[in-house]
Amino acid sequence: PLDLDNIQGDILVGLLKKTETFYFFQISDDVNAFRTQLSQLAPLITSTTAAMDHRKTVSQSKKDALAQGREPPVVPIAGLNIAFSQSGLTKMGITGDIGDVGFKNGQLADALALGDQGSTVNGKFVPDWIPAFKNAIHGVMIFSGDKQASVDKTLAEVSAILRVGAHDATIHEVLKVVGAVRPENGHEHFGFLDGISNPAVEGFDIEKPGQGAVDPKVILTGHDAILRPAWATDGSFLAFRYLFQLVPEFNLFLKKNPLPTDSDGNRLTPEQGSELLGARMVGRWKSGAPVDLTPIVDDPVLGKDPMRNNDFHYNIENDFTSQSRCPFAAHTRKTNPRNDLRPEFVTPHRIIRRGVPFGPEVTPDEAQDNRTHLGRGLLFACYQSNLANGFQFVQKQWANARGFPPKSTPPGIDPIIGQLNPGDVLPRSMSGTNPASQDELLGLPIWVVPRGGEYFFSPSISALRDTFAL
Ligand code: N7H
Repeated sequence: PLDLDNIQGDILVGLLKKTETFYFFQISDDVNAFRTQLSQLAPLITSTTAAMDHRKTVSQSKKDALAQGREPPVVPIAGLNIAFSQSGLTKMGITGDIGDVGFKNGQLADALALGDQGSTVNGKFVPDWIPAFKNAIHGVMIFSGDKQASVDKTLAEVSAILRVGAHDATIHEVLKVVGAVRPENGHEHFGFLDGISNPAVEGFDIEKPGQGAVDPKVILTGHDAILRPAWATDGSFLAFRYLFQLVPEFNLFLKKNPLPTDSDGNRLTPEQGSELLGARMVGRWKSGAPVDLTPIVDDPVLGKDPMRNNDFHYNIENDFTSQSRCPFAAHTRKTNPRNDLRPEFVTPHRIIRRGVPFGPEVTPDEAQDNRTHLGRGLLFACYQSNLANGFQFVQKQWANARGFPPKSTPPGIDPIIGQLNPGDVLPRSMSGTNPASQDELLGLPIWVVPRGGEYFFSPSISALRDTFAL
């Protein structure tokens, strides 16, 4: 059985994050002082057990309120997780080969291969990232809560332990980014319901129809065959990406390229045609309803129903060759191709996503000029036991690869997150958006812009307390 008191809570359960602050830091040269303080920090880390309790508390208080005909109260809840980069482990003097090349090299070294934009400076590729991510980041603390005040309370406690701001501070802040659920609860900035599909972890989750289950070794380190130091058991690699979204530009594109007809050949109004184009690019309607199950009209009840909203496989009537229901390159199909491949070729590449949106709502001015003036997007975060199989694979071999999934008509690039693999000089495009002309390529401007990121290791709480702490 999994040691739920040992595994950090964001991995298998997810911290409750109405609001969530990612606090990226460097460790000062007084490494021993920092490591001594870690023993005070370790008890504040939210374990899997604690994260489960948080969820129970919130759902119980909702039930009670409903039964008594009251508004559900806001229950104060705060969570804290911590993860380190390779440079952070090295700085702390934690040696031992953790057995993951992507982690060891760090994300900056991977930016070119991920397809991030950038330029060559003195023979070296430098991505167009914000400066904070072009310097060493030793670690990240994730503060979550029901409201900013709950986050701020934990931040103050942790700052006191680590003497942040004082002359003997043992860390300093590189960057603090605040994410929060949008007023349209659970929907990301393009307007689509997110966080619907994550794999069930065997022995921990009860699998829902179509969800797909994975052995814990796909997500947790120390459960697979890779040789690692003992302290690396019950951890997980955290891939973080600072992704900006160009929302007015995305909306303008949909407006300018409405689909003339749906897959039954019915003529569509421009509004219907634009809505359907967006749904076919994502693989789900804004409500979350999968286009594979409901290709003609949105079905918000289906979108919300966890027993049905993952119960699809892209092979209705055993037809893998048609894009009538869902384009091959739709974002959800690229990143989890379900029955397009045999399970043994999909399961090792599943990841657990725990991202949160950041930035303000689109202003009337931005909507008016169809241009982004304010930074907004997704603090993308996902967990896996192996970066080369997880995030790196999904981005490079699936989203960015024009030939994936393998079909007689090349799918093209994931319209949401696909980038050009090195050597690919063609513009971004995909097939299959127009059900009446499925081989036609649609050119795709860029709407998701990576401005930074890092690969971290989220250690077990015992590793933090017994190995990392002095
Ligand atoms: Fe994606 N979006 O709003 O369009 N994603 N994603 N993602 N994503 C998903 O099924 C989005 C990104 C995955 O199992 C949904 O839960 C945006 C990266 C995976 O069927 C929506 C960004 C990577 C899935 C979005 C972004 C992934 C998934 C549907 C960036 C990995 C599950 C909701 C700003 C490299 C697929 C759901 C499945 C679903 C959007 C990033 C991967 C709406 C806007 C970088 C594995």
